Amino acid sequence: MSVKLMTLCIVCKDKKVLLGMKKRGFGVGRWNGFGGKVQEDETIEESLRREMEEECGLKLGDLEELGVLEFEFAKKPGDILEVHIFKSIDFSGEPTESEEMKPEWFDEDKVPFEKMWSDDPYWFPLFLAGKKFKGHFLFDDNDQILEKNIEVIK
Ligand code: 6OG
Repeated sequence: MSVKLMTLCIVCKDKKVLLGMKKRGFGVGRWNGFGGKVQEDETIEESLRREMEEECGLKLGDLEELGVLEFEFAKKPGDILEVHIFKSIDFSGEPTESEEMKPEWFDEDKVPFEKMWSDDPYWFPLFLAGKKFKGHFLFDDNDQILEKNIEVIK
């Protein structure tokens, strides 16, 4: 079994959320928040701040961690992606396209779930409601959900 720590940040402003179209690598062709793998020499928050600047040029201020989700793929059982999900309302700079991500603001009620990871419809509403949550998703070889378990925590 191995656990890979990752971050994911949704920036929120005026009832809109900032998503990025992933231009390369894991999750290419999908809208998602910003983030990536936590390196050995950094904390989870440091990693997120670095990824945010690299991927869309924003500097993050205060952060709120709302969720932790574990993702597992049937073809690699026991390999867990542990993704820490943050909300940011305190940031500076203008979202700028990078080699990895093309940023765009979406109305909170027009999140493009059909072009996102299939877990997102299950936790995004909790996130938008400011709830804290944790969960586990198992995906098949086509990135469809085989098993899911998500709960709101206090
Ligand atoms: P890089 O590989 O580009 O980071 N991520 C996921 N996000 C969602 N919504 N669903 C998933 O289900 C995900 N798996 C990973 C974490 C990948 C980015 O994608 C997120 C990172 O922010 C499987 O370094």
